[in-house]
Amino acid sequence: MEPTLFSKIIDREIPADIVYEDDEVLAFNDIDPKAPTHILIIPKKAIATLNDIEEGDLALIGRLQYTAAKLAKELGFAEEGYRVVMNCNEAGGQSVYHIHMHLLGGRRMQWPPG
Ligand code: IU
Repeated sequence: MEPTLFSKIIDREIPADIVYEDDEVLAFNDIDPKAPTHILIIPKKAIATLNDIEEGDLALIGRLQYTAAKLAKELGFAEEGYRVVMNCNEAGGQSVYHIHMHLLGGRRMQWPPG
C-alpha cells in the first residue's frame, strides 16, 4: 500500500494537531472541521477502507469507537450527543485511503446526512 497522508502523520513526516495517541491509535483535529469539534481517529495499522478490515482487526476497530467515546466524554459533549462517521470508497465520500473515524460534536447534527 502506498503511504497516505495519514501514515505520514503517524510517522511525524507531516504535522497534525494530535489530541490522543496510544500504541495502536492516533487522533488529531481535522484540518477542515465540519463541526466545532471534528477529530479524526485512525489506527496506526494501514488499512485502506472498511472493506479491507479482517477478523484480526476487530479489536482495533472497537478501539477506534472506544477512543471516540472517551474523547467525547473528555470534551464534554458525550451526554448531549455527537456523531461518528466512517466513509467508504468514492460514493461514500472517502478521500484518504487509510481508514478513519470522524468524531463530530458541539452542534446539533442533521439527518439524513448528505
Ligand atoms: P474522508 O472521510 O476520507 O473524506 O476524510 C478525510 C478527512 O481528512 C477530511 O475531513 C479532511 O478534511 C481531512 N484532512 C486533514 O485533516 N488533513 C489533511 O491534510 C487533509 C485532509 I488533504
